[in-house]
Amino acid sequence: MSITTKQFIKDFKAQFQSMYAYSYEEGSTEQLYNALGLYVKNQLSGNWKETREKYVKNSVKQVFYFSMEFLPGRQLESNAYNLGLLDTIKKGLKEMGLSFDELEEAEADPALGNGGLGRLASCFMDSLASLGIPGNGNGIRYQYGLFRQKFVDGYQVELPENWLRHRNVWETRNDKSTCMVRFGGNVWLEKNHLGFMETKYENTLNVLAVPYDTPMVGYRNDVVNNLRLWSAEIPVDEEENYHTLEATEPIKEITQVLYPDDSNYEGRLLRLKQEYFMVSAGVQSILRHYRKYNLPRKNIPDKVAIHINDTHPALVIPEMMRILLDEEHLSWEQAWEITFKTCSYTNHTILREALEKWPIDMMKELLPRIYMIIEEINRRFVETTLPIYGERLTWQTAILQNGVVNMAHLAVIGSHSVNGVAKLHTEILMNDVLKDFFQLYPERFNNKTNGITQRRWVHLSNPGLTKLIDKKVGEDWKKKPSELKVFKGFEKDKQTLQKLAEIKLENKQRLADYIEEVQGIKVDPKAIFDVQIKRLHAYKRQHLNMLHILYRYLEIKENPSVDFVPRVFIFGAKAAPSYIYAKQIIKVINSLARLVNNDPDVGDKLKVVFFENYGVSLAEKIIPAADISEQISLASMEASGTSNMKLMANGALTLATLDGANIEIKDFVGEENMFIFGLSSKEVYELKAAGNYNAREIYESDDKLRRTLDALTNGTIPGLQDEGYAIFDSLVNYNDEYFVLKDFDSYVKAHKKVDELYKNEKEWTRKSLLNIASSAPFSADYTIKRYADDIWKAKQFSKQGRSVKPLDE
Ligand code: 9GP
Repeated sequence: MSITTKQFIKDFKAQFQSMYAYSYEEGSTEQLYNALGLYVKNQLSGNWKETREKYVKNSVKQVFYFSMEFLPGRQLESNAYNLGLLDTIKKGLKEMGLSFDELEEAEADPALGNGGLGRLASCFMDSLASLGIPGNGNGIRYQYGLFRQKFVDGYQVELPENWLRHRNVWETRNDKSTCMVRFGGNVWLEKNHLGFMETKYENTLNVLAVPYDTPMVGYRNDVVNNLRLWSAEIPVDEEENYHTLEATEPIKEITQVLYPDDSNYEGRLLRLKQEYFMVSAGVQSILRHYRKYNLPRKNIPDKVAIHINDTHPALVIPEMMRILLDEEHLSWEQAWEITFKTCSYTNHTILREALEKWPIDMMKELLPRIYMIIEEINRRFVETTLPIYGERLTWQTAILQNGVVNMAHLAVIGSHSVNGVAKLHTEILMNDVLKDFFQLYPERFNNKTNGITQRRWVHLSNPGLTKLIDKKVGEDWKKKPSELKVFKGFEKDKQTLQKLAEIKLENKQRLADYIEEVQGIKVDPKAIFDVQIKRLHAYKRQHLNMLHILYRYLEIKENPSVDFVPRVFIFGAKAAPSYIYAKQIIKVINSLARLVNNDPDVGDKLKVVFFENYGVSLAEKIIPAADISEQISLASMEASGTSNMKLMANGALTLATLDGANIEIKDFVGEENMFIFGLSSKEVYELKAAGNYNAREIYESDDKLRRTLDALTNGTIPGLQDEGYAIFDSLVNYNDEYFVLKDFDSYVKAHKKVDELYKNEKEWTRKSLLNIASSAPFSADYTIKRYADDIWKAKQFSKQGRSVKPLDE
């Protein structure tokens, strides 16, 4: 899209005036942002409409990605960039005396997810549009996103995140496409006068699902796909039944908050309501859309692919069956074939507590018709499996077990494809977590290693690096990431290495300024910026990182001239509100930070920064400035990770266990260009199987480790209540579930190697360059192409010169 600066200024002024009826000079930052957002939306609305019309006119197969989480990040810059308008807009605003960066800060960062899962969904939306694949997102328009995290005296405090407080310029409420979703009541089947069985309902709670559509803009290809987020409302013709505000609560609460507190029954019930609400509205609207194609119902799988992102949307399966049986009057066999061929499922975790199980009683009461269908799916599954595979396997894989509905089992049984998100993770699914299913349906299992969009995570967040790559390898890598490998040819080019080092230092200076502004901590941009950014969870082992910092601190105190290269440890992490242990780790890190940062003996040798409220926008600031990427989960526990890919693409060197996608990082960049430590996944399994791990023994035999652990409880860290004891106890007295003590020594040694290498700037930068140049295989464009080819059988509708042949094929 091309537009002159003059034209932009004229149109933008007119846009502002039409919205606020005064001149832009009088506008607040927020008003100016709104006007700019709507200006950009106007520019893309033609393509949005045409993309939709073309899909229908050509009866193309469409993908519907169902996810309870999306983390799109701010959209102004990325939309303007993908449209090709960003430079003109920035220039135009400058001429008007306005700053793009300042206006952009007024945009809310929608926190409609927790972390990797939601961000992956948004990277996929970007890649689907950029590859011209007809793909839609389907999720919930939570009124309150994930809580806003504050630290009070080092403790995490959760505040409501009212991201919709201000106008959301990107969304379009689409009243024409509402659906009705029914909960509870009584359900029975009755023969009608034509002899068909009809499903009858009484006393149901009827909820109106209202879609809000958001454009998903492809990179310079005129494609604009759709993200549809549903909001719950009272049906208009039932409004008079609700006499008090209180009475409306059960409806309004459905889309009020992301992840209601599921530590109690009410919270879990609400969560199940949310899942069914999103699923039912989504499937209804897809089948309504399909009718426009005027094709027989048996062709649905040729035109529709529904993807189940983690178990949360697994109710897609019985919901689709419900509609095909009850509303379209197909036979069970016909309905099942269509459903099975349409649905596919990705598993994103091996944590058993995250593989959902709903009490049968809860499901029966909330979703009586859906439960009847699940019962029948289960009955038929048992009937066919039992005679072939026998009792043990059948009961282990059944959907209904011990009073619960096992959602992962439902998802696997009802999907034609089941995938993990990194090679190791998929192997673990096949050999451990879903091994019984692998025996039943080996052909369904496949791997799709995650990816990230370089557009947001490199082009936009690291313009300095992008410019350098453009200069060295040309601009083709922006459409064909594989071209990035050409950058490897510069590993010995002095001038390129010097420029790369300068860019990193500038990025670090910018982050250092920001740290000083928001945290009041002065850090030296020449120190190593060592970054761990991800949700807080014991398996991700932020406490291992913390123990190493504490160890360094004690070493410095004992010997102030110890040979440590100055280091800034940077954290960003939110703990689930009911996850006490994770919150205790946050408190200890914060207290340790206060101690370290204010100790004159330490000086610049060690600084610790824990950012509040980590999210997409903050990640965009931190990642380009990172030297070290901490990926230190216990091997076998992290399904994939995606911050590892973003950090690598920005030239950070990975310090990692061989877990998740770290293994593929090693395969692409080479072991010598990263720092690997700790147990392998195989060793973890063996150690667990042997059952003879003795954490106390390690504690007692390793002096340095003992001194470090003792410092958690002996008053070294001021300001702690019992948090230090809690961590000490879990590691020493409760035998260290995630083998932190076992990996500690090799972790410390890996850090020593980091120090050594950093002293050789040229060699460090050469490795950094190799990491950047080897990061192309992690482009989400490749990942999405594989999903489209292998699972969804969806074609690129508009190619626009893109090559998406992955490097490793
Ligand atoms: O924990 C995984 C993370 O490893 C992965 O990168 C991400 C995207 O696939 O999904 C996370 N899983 C969840 O958030 C919940 O299953």
